[in-house]
Formats: sequence, C-alpha cells, structure tokens
Amino acid sequence: MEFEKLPTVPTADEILDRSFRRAAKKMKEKMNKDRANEEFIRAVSHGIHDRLVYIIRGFPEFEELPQFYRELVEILYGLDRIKQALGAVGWAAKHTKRVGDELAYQSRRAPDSLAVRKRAVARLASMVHQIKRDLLFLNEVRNVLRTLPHIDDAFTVVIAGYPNVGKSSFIRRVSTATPEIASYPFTTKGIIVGHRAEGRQRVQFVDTPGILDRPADERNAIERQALSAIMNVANVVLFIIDPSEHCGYPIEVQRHLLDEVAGLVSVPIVAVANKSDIVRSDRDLTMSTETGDGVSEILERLLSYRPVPIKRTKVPTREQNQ
Ligand SMILES: Nc1nc2c(ncn2[C@@H]2O[C@H](COP(=O)(O)OP(=O)(O)OP(=O)(O)O)[C@@H](O)[C@H]2O)c(=O)[nH]1
Ligand SMILES: [Mg+2]
Repeated sequence: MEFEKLPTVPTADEILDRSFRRAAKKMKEKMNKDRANEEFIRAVSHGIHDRLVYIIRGFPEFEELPQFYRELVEILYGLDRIKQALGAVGWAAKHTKRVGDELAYQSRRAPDSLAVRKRAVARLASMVHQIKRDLLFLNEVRNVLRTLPHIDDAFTVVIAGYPNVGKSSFIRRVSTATPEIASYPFTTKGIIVGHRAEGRQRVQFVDTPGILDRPADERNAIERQALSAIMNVANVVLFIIDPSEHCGYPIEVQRHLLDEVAGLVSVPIVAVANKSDIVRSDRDLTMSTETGDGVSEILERLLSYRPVPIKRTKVPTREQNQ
C-alpha cells in the first residue's frame, strides 16, 4: 500500500526552524548586507513553500484509492476533513511564496532592509502557525494510515460476527496473524490480515472487530471498519456465532446480524457455531477454536470457494498435429 511511504508531517516550528537555518546559511554567502537580507527572505519563503508542497504530494489521491481504503479513511478521519487540512496547507504554501517574493523585492529598495526582513519573518511565521493544527492532524492521519493492513487481490476470507465469539481465535489457528484474544468484547479494534499458503496460492484471512445488531447510524467506527471489509474485500465470509452465549450476547441477536450481513453481500457466507466444547449446535456447522475440533473442516469448506486455477494447455506443434 502506498501509505507505507507517507513521510512524517513536521510541526509548524520544525518547518520554520529548518527554513530559517537553511536561509541563514545562504545569507552568509552574500557579502552585501542588503542583498543578504533579500536573499534570506526569499530563501525562507521558498524553503517553507517547498516543504509544504512536499507534504501535500506525500498524500495519495484519495479518489483513486481502492474503495475499501477510501472507506477506511472516511471512517477513521473523514475524507472531507483531510482534504480541508491539505487545502489549508496548500493555501499556506501559495501565500508564503507570494509574500516572501513581495517582501524580498521591497527589501531591495527599502532604506532599512533589516526592518523588512524582520517583517517578513514575522509574517511567514504567522502564516505557518495558522496551519499548526492542520499539520498536527495530518501527521496523526499519516501515522494511522501507515499501519493499515495491506490487502491485495489474493483470495480473501473475511471473518465476521458478534464481539467475543472467537473470530480472532480462528484466524490465529489458520493463518500467520496473531491478534490479541481476550474474554471481553471489542478486543479487536481494527482490521487484521493473516496469510496462509495453499499449494502455490496465497490466501488472505481478514479478522474484523465485532459488530452489534443495531441500526447502521448507531454503529461506531470500529464496527464500520468490519462492515467495510465484509462488503469490499471478501470472496467468502466466515460468520461465527456463539450458541453458548459466553460471548455475552443472545443467540437471537447474533442470528439477526447474520441475516443482515447476508443481505449486504453477494459472496458466499459460511455460518459456523463456535465453542462446540461448551455447547454443540445441531442447526449449524460447528467447531471449537479452543480445542481445534472441526476447524480444518471449516477451513476446507472456505477454501472450496477458491476459483479453479486455469490450466495452461500446451498448443501442439505442427508435427504433433499431423
Ligand atoms: N470455550 C471456548 N472459548 C472460546 C472458543 N473460542 C474462543 N473462545 C474464548 O472466547 C473469548 C473471545 O475470543 P476472541 O477470539 O478474542 O473473540 P473475537 O470474536 O475475536 O472477539 P472481539 O475481537 O472482541 O470481537 C476468549 O476468551 C477466547 O478464549 C471456543 O471454541 N471455546
Ligand atoms: Mg477479535
């Protein structure tokens, strides 16, 4: 994912310090004091401008991202809020350069070029400080975007269900992922990806946070990430229910959620009753992610939905054809 390459977004003070330091170095090269002040103003403003443009360029074109990532960014931060912050940085970039060029020009003609330089420093610093919060916000966004899991085109199983039913326990058993497992709901707070080699093929398993059976507008950001994965990246959904109700939620609401999820996706859904070591459902496929009982059968069923690889048939040579 291109998020991995997102550079750190510096603070307003870091941008200013760096630009001032570089400009001061440049100024030393000038023998004439007035020319040196002019050069300083220009160098500071261009330094700030270039740094701000670099920040904007570091962010991807959100409209061009795959739907799943666009939705995740929307859920986590809101695309409009990010665009607004980037817009503010763009505004500052444009104006620091314009003001810098204007004041540099003025300083050349001014009787007191040092006074103009001081005015320029104050104005440039104030402009960068105006976007202080935007820079902090963009850096926070950057830090979280970098941790988003990489999901590619490989066959993908998304594991869904109520909180605390054993979703993470399943993905731990069948894939490379090692999510935290705990006896309280919403242990998993984001999307986690694990892999498994099946012959030459690689299969992706996506662990999701638990979802509650409630109206869409009441769902929190954690639940909405799960739904986004179910709707956008799944080739098959493993829906886990816990008939023992040790998860803390009645079986009826879990089944109701299963119906809702089934209505949202067009891919196959495999519903499995977990915790068969406590209660064995005779209505559903069963497994125990605690003892491992039934897990390989469920895995086999999930993998049976993989597309059959296209076999390359050798085209016979002319001699063989005759
Ligand atoms: N008895 C029994 N307990 C299980 C089984 N599978 C998971 N558990 C327990 O159920 C609890 C929740 O397991 P997790 O795997 O964290 O459940 P989850 O669905 O990922 O939970 P969230 O991330 O909170 O949505 C833990 O205490 C597990 O030890 C099982 O097959 N049998
Ligand atoms: Mg979990």
